[in-house]
Amino acid sequence: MLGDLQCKSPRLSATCYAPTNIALVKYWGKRNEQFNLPMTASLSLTLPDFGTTTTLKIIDTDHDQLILGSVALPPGDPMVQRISAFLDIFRPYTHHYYQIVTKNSLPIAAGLASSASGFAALTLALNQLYDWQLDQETLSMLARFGSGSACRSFWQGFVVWHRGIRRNGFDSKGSFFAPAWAELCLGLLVINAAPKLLSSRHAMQQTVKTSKLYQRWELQVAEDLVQMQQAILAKDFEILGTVAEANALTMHATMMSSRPPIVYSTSETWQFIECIWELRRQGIAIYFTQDAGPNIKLIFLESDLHTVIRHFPEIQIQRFK
Ligand code: 2P0
Repeated sequence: MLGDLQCKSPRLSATCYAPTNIALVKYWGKRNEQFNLPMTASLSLTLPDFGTTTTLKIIDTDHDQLILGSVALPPGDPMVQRISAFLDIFRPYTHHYYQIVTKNSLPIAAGLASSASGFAALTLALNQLYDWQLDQETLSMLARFGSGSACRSFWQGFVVWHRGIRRNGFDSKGSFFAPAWAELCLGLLVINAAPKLLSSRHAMQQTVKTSKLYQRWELQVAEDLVQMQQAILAKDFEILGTVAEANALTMHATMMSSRPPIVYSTSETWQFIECIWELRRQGIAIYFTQDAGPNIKLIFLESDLHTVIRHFPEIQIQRFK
């Protein structure tokens, strides 16, 4: 199928934006490392205002050039190598190189899902550069080769990444599930924006390989997905928040049971979590989710916006209306 992508005469350059997404039921573990095929399905919410803008240009050099923000990364940089490996899938000739200029509105590799928007934007830029005119589901499937979570960044609102059963992964891609609720808010609390020491890619691998709780995690995801989908359709915020928070904590508990253990939370992470739980005890409906990093994402309703800003003045908020 990848061989069917016609190399029509390319444009000079293409610029595309893709939003990031935050999983409410997480993807943690692969059944195929090469194709980023997940062990389980997952479900996310797209953050329209936080994402990546990428310009892709064909250049006359002997290697790909990656410019991140305004900094040109050296060819040996792991991020350049990862992007080049992804572009290798689509390169019409071996000696056909690209300049990739990419700007993120999120810290890179800090568990804030920048690889999701990054590979989604790059896939959209390839589609535009070569005028492939592919539909969103196919683009989602292709972006998955770069980073699993990228396949959920092709729709607004709530998105499901289907696990799929095929060995080639052509059925493992995202699809739109439901629009985001207008009253919903998601707040980013950046506790530490430094790149993490252990990539989620390696951490996932270690968890699948060594955690005795991993099978339990797979069962939990199946249950959480059903409950989460029902909560979204019924607009039941309490269930949405409860399931999202429990799912994130179960993912972290599963990682912590790996050998050696994987711990992304810091003491500051726990201080924020304690604060969220204290606010809940006071009757404020505020929940959190956490990805592969120390940072926390708050989930709350517009009616509690001022309370949340008062307690977390540094929060960056995404609204959905
Ligand atoms: C998610 N994460 O569902 C989960 C929750 C982090 C924690 O997807 O190896 O960068 O590129 O497929 O997508 C982060 O992992 O991993 C991630 P790869 P990815 O959002």
